[in-house]
Amino acid sequence: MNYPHDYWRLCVLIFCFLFSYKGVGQVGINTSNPSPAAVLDVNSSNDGINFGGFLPPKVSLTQRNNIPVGTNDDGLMVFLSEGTNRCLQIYDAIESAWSNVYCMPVNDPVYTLLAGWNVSPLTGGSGNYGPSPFAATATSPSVIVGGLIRGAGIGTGGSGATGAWGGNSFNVTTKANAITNNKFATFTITPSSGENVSITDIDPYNIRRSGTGPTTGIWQYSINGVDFFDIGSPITWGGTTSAAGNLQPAMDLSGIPALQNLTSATTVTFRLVNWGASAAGGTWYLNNFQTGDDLIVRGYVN
Ligand SMILES: [Ca+2]
Repeated sequence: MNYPHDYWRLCVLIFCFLFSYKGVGQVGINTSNPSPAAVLDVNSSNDGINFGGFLPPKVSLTQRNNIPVGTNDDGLMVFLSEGTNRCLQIYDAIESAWSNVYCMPVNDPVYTLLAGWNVSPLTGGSGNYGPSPFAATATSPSVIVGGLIRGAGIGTGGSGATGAWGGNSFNVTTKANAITNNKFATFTITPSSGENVSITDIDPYNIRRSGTGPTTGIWQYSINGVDFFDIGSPITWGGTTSAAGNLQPAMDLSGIPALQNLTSATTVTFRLVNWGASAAGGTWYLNNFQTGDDLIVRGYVN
């Protein structure tokens, strides 16, 4: 046994396998035939099947600043990766400064409309409370939006108002009864494939109701289509029964973790439940109150 001798031979063997020399001072990696023009020739593959790239030294800002660069290090390169800094950098020994060769953008989330419904064009009339499903009139390409659907317990008898989407038959007395009897409108939002979406806001909207229409409602959400959770507290819709309707405040959804950082694996169902009508014929509508969309869901797209 001559362990040190064998060990030395093994090291040489491994080294020769990984690196090839040609000429004086030339090194080839994954090639036994480095270019005569190259001191170091790095080939992407040695078998034509498995490939790799060149990964420059990756450093944080502090680490880069600790590199003891001097006048001989003109051209030294690193990849700076820290926070929003993602830059290939080269050392400029004349200016004694690191200079960007190329910086890659960091994708900041973009705040945008995810889904919007404009009820202005809806004509109303006999038995017409707007289509169900009522497809969104504006949609972000980052999401797939399922249209507004009247629950099976919402009626469309009588005559619907112009510039509004809704129905009647909300004459149940409690939230629980309203849910049991399908007195709700729903719509869904699903991130498109490959997208990361957070649902953060519902803009101010407007509710119109008749004098015998539902007095109260609540927003809910579900991420499995079965289990629904309240968003805030029950809302008293207001006493205005004319076309002016009752303006409702914006809703902040950013504090609901279940609605943030969603992928295409999750479909969010929003549900607007209504109760407290004093007559079956009492109506309730999402009402036109502004140019363009009257119900708007917003959020962040990565
Ligand atoms: Ca409108």
